[in-house]
Amino acid sequence: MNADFTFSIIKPNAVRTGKTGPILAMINEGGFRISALKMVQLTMQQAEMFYGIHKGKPFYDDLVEFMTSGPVVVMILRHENAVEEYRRLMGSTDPEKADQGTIRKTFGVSVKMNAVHGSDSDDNAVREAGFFFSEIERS
Ligand code: 3AN
Repeated sequence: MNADFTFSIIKPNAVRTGKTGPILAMINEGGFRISALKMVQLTMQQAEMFYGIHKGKPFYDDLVEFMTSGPVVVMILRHENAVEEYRRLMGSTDPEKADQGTIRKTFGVSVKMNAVHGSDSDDNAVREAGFFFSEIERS
């Protein structure tokens, strides 16, 4: 059975440019329940740990620098088959290739500044949610 939650980040440039509210509205309209949410400023070490899977890739250093460039909003989103459904709502990694009506098409400005992160598997949803939220913060 697929997990009923996924983990998402609203990335620094989207937070900085006032897109947090509009993105949360799209998430609500998409039928997701936001069951945990907070704003945090990542340290370099935390960003490196979170994106450890991409270490060694050409965009890794730039990605870590970007993700620490300002506060991010992290959240746990609940929905049936949440990982897949949320990836559909986010759209393609490259905003230019994303479908109309998706979060990345609407608010993304480049592959790096693509507005939101969403877990790519149930295992990563568990890992990522656990990285940011303690047991008592989840509901
Ligand atoms: P997704 O977030 O759609 O699962 P991944 O896991 O391939 O995409 O990439 C993780 C993050 O790394 C992306 N959200 C994006 O910000 C960044 N990224 C991926 N590929 C590139 C690239 N070629 N150039 C710059 N940043 C990239």
